Amino acid sequence: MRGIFFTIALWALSLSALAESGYHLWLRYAQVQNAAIKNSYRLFSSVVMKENSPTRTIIRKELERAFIGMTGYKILIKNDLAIGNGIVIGLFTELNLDSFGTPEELKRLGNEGFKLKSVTISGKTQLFIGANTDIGLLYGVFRLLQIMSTEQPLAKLSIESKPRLQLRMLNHWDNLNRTVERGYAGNSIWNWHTLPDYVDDRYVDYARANASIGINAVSLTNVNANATVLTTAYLQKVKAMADLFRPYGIKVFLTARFSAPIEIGGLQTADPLNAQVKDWWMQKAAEIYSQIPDFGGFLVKANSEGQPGPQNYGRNHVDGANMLAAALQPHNGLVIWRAFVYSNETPEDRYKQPYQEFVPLDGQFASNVLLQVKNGAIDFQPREPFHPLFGAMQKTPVMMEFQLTQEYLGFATHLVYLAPMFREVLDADTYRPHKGSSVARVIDGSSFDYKHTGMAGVANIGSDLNWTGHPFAQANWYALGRLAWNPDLSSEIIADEWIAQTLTTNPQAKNIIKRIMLQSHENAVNYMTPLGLHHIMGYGHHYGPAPWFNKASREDWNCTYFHRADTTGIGFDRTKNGSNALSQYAEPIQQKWENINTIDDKWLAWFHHVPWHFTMDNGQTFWANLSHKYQEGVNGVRAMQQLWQSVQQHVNEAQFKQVTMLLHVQQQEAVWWKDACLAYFQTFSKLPLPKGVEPPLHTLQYYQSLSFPYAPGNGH
Ligand code: BDP
Repeated sequence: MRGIFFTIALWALSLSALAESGYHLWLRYAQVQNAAIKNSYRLFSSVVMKENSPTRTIIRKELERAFIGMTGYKILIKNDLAIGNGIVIGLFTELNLDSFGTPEELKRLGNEGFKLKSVTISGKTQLFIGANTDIGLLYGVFRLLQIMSTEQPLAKLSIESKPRLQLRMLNHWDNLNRTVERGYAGNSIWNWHTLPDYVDDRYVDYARANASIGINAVSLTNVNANATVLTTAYLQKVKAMADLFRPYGIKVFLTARFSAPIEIGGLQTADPLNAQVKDWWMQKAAEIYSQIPDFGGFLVKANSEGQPGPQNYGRNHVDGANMLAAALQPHNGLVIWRAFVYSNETPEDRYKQPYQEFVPLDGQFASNVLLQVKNGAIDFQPREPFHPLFGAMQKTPVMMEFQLTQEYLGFATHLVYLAPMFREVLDADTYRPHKGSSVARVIDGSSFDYKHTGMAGVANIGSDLNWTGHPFAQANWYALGRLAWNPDLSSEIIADEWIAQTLTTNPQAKNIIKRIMLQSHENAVNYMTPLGLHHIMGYGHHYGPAPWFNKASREDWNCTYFHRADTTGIGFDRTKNGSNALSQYAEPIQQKWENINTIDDKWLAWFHHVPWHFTMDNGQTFWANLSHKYQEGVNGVRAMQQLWQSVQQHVNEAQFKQVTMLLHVQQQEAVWWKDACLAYFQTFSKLPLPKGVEPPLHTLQYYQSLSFPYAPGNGH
C-alpha cells in the first residue's frame, strides 16, 4: 500500500514537474483564472462531431485534454445538441449552415481555412466550427483553444481565417547522429537509431505544437546534408514520421545532398545534365513517393560553404534545381532551392553575390521550384537590411528563411523575442514593382502573383525538456507559425497570445512580460552590433564578441572584413564609392541609403564607412553614439532583469528561477560585448568613452585571450 502511495506521489510530482518545465509549450491549458469565464466554458463541454478520421480523433483528444485542464470538465461527444449549449464541429457540407456564407465564399477558405461562429437561439449558445477539410477543422479547434486559454468569452465569436502563405515551415538543421548545427537546446529530437519501429511520443507533441500554430511543413535534416537519409533504410524511418505527422496536416521534406548519386548511388558523377544522374533522381523520387505519397520535396543548399552543387560540373543553379524538379514534378513535389550562396573565389562583396547569381536566372526555373532567401543578404545577423532579392525575382517564387535558433543572438541563453525583427523585415518596402510593395507582399505572392508561397524558420528545437533551451525562445517558434499564417500580425498581439497561453493570464504580469519581450531585440542589437555593425562575433561558433578576428581561411569569414575599422572610421562602404551593393535595391532606397545624412541610423555601418567624428542628428559624434548604444544595450538587459523580478508571483517557480538565471548570464554577456567591442574599437577611434558609459572591466588583451573550444552548436 505504501508502495502504491509512493508511486502515485512520485507520478504526481513528475507530472507537475513536467508542467513546470515548459514542456507543454503554449498548449499548457492551465485552469482558467476568471471564474465567470470558466463557468461559461463549462457550458460548451458538449461537442457534436463525427469521429471518422485520424484528424478528428486528434481533435477529440485535444478538446478533452484542454477542457479538463482549463475547466476541470470532461467533454461529452453527442450526436446532436437539440437546443442545448455546445460546440458543433463539421465540414461546411455537413453543417449546412446558411449563415456561414455562400458556397463560393466558403470555397474561398481553401483547404486550410476555417470559420468559428457562435449562434444564440432561445438563450442557448452553440459554437460552430466549420471548414472544407478536416485539417481546416483542426486549425479551427486550435484557434478556439487559443481563445479559451487567453480567457475570452465564446458567446459572440465570428471568426474567419485562412493562411496567407502556403508553406509554413520549420527547417531543422539536425544531423543523423543527433547533433544539431547551431542547436542550443540539446540533441536532435529525431532518434534515427530507434526509428521506424520505436516512434517517440515526443513527435506527437511536436506535431500538436506545430499544428496549433499552423505549421504545415517540416524539413527534418541539416541543409549541410548527408545523403544517407535518402537510402532505403532511412526512408523507412522518414515514412514513420510522415505517417505520424500526416493527420496533423504536416508534410515532410528532406534535404537533398547534390552529390547523393555518387555517394549512395554508385555513379561517377552528379552532373545534373547527365542522363544517368537524372534517372537516378527520378527513381529515388519514385521510391520516396511509393512510401510517402504526400512527401513535400527537397530543400537544397548547393554550392555554398563547401556543399556540392551543379557548379561543380560547370552548370548553374537552374540546371541543378530543374533536374530535381523534373524528378519530383510527377508526384507534385517541390524543390526549395536556397539562395544562401557565396564564393570566395569571386572577389566581390559577399552581400552582392546571391543577387548577382540569381537575378539573371529569373524566369528559367521550373514551376515547382521556390527560391528560399534569408531575411538579409549576409547571414542572420542581429539586425540586417532586407535581402535585395525580395522584389527582384518576379517570375520565381521567393520564400522567406528566418532563423529561430539564435546563432547570432546569444544562443539559448539570451532572451530575444524575434517577432519585432521579423516584422521589421516583412514591413520593409521593396519599391518593387512600386511603392508599398513590402517584403510581406512579395512573399505572400500579391506583388508578383507567385504560384507558390512560403516562410521557413530554422528551428530552435532540441531534446531539452522545454524544447528550446530558453523558455522565451518558445515564443520565437510560436511567432514563426503565426506570422507565416498571417504576415501582418503585430509583435504585440503575438506576444499577448503566447504569454497568456504559456506563462500567465494575469493582466499586469502579462503587460510587464510583454514589455520585456518587445524591447529585447533592440537591447541585443545595442549590446552586440549597434548602428549597422555586423558579423563581429567569435569565429566558427559565433559565441561572444571577437571584432579583432582576422585569421580565417577566407577573407569574408573575418570580422575585420565586415567592420573595416581604421583610424578614419568604421563600417563597410557599400555605396557607389565602395562595393555598390546598394545598386541592387530599388532607386528610392538607393537614394536614401547612399547618403550618410539620410540613411536610418540602424543601417549606417552596413553601408558607410562612418567617420568617428561624424555628427549625428543628436549633435554627438558617431563614436559617442556607438558607445552610448552599447551602454543602452547593457542597461536594457538590467531593466529586463528588474521587470522579471516583479512578476515572480504570477509565473511558475521553476521557470521564474530559470529565466532569472538566464537573464543574469545575459547581463554579464552584454557587459562583455560592450567592453570587448569598445576596448577594441577605441584603438582606432582613439577617443575617450563619453560620460555615462561604464569603462571596460578588463583589458583588450584579456578579451582577446578568451577561447571557447566547446561552445555549442558547431554540429560535430
Ligand atoms: C550559417 C551557419 C551555418 C549554416 C549556414 C547556412 O553558420 O552553420 O550552415 O548559415 O544557412 O549562418 O547554410
